[in-house]
Amino acid sequence: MSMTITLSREDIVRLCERVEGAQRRAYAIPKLTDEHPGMTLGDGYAVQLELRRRLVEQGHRQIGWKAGLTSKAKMLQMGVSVPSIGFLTDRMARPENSAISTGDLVHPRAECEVAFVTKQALVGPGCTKEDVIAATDYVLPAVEIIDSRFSGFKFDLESVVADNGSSARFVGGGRARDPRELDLRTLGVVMEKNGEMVAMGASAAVLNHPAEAVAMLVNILAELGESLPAGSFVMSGGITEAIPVKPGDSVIARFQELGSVSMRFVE
Ligand code: 0L1
Ligand code: MG
Repeated sequence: MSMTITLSREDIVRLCERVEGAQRRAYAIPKLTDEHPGMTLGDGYAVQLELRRRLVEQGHRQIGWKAGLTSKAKMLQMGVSVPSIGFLTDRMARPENSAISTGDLVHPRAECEVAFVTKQALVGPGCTKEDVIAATDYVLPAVEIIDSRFSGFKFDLESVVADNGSSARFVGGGRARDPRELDLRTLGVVMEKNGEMVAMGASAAVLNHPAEAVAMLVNILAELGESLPAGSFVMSGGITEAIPVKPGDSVIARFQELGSVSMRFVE
């Protein structure tokens, strides 16, 4: 993966302001590559890291990272072969069982993920899934509410990365479990919306093993000159497809061994 930056500092700041405006005021924008067809993955991450810098300056606190596009189904759907990562902040977290407002989102969709909380720092390159499991304090079930800011979901990897991997909200819940006591590869999950089953899957959908996705995330961080500190909250990527949600919907994700996570959506 090359992280070469080709855009000027001015272009990176301008694109970041565009993404930040779309996120804050919940409106859709054209994909960034329409204007910058030569934009690289490195440029996408430069925009994302500039966004993080600005949000931290405004008082948001980074609590971890997310891996995205980690399932074959999602990669096929997007026409990409490389997963992405994005940062997570305290402002994106919502309590379990809470009402999540959609008025400040563009076109939210919910997906089931295994989340990891680390007790030791992880540093790439060369991070493996065994390193991840050894450094994990516990795993818990989570639902990510992604919200691509691009019109009609027309985007590419470079634009999605600049838009912080479509990160918007997330809910952790269920039971915290020691990953050494579980077979993390074969966990089944079912997602229900308004009492009907709308998606199901097994955790192996995520790069064969969710800890593999976290290792990949650590190795991408290394390419960006960063590492994963102890105490990080990391979402390993959607096991199920992402399901659109709107006001009035209630969602419950039931995970084998890990319990369930529920939430409802309001205007
Ligand atoms: O969490 C993810 O898998 C990121 C998805 C990015 C693309 C999308 O918005 O569907
Ligand atoms: Mg996700």
